[in-house]
Amino acid sequence: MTDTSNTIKHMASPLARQTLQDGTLTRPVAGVRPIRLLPWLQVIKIGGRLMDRGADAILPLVDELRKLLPEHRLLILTGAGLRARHVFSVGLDLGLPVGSLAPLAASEAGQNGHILASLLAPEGVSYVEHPTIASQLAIHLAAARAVVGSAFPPYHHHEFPDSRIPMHRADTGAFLLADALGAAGLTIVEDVDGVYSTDPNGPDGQQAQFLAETRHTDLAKQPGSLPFDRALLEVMATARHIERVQVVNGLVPGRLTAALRGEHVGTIVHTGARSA
Ligand code: GWN
Ligand code: ATP
Repeated sequence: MTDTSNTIKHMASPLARQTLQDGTLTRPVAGVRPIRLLPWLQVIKIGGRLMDRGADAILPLVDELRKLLPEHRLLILTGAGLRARHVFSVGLDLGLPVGSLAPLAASEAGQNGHILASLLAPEGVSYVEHPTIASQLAIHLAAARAVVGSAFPPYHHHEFPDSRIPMHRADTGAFLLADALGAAGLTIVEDVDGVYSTDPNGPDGQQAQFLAETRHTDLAKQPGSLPFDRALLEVMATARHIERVQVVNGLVPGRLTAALRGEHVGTIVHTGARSA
C-alpha cells in the first residue's frame, strides 16, 4: 500500500486558527483597503419622484443621459417613488412585516428602471437584473456605455427589525453598490436643488436654507427629513471608496452633466471614506 502521508497538502491560512469575532486578530488580514473593481464607473441614482412626474421630467433627463454616454460609463440606478409609498401604506394597514414590504417597494424601483432603459434602448442601453449587476456588470459595460438597474438593495426577507418601513431603500442601495464597486463617483438626482436645513416643500419651507457642502456627521445631527434615506448617512460613515456624493436637481437641464464633470452644482455630502 502506498503511503500518502507525505503528499498531503496543508494549507497555510492566517485566519484558520482564529475566531472571526475578534477584530484585533483579524485586522492584519481583513483591515486592508479593498481594490476598486470598476474605478472608471460613474453611478447615477435617479429619484423615483422624478420618474413619477412623467414625460415632462423624464424626456429631458433621457436626453441629457444620452449626451453623457460618449464621456462617461454609467450605472444608472432608479428609485421607487410614490407607488412604493402607496404599497407601504396598504401593506402596513394589513400588518405585513418589513421583510415583505421591502421587495414590494423594490419592484417599483425596478419598474422605473425598465421604463428608463426602454427610452435609452436606441443607444444600446438595457435594464440589467440584480444578479447580473452582482456578477456580470463588467461584460455588460464592455458592450454598452451604460446600463440601468434597480437602486434598491436586494435584502428581501432578511429583515432589519427595528423599523416597520424598510430603512435601506434606493439611496442606500445605490451608495452600497457604488462603494462596493469602487466607482469613480455617485450622483443622486432629485427634484430639488440639493439638501436644505429643512424640507423646502414642507410647512417650514420658507425658512429652508440651502446647504452647498456638508458632512454625513452634520446631517446625522440635523433633525427632520432629508431628500434621501437616513440610513444612507450610516453607510456613508463606513465607506471605503466614495468620499463625496453630490445631490443635484434633475429638473434643471445641465446640472447632472456639470456634476459628472466635477462642477459643484448641488449639495456635496462628504462621507467617512478617506483617500489612500
Ligand atoms: O423584476 O423590476 O432583481 O433586477 O427586490 O427581487 O422584489 O427580482 O423578488 O433578478 O432578483 O421587480 O422577482 O423582485 O425590480 O429585485 O429582477 O424585471 O427575485 O429583471 O428576478 O433582487 O427587476 O426585481 O424587485 O430588481 O428591485 O425580473 Mo424587478 Mo427588483 Mo426583474 Mo430585479 Mo425584487 Mo430579479 Mo430582485 Mo425579485
Ligand atoms: P426615491 O427614494 O423613491 O427614489 P426620491 O429620492 O425621488 O424617491 P424623496 O425620497 O421623496 O424622493 O426625496 C425628495 C424630496 O425630499 C424632495 O421633493 C423634498 O421635498 C424632500 N425633502 C425632505 N427633506 C428635505 C431636505 N432637508 N432637503 C431637501 N429636500 C427635502
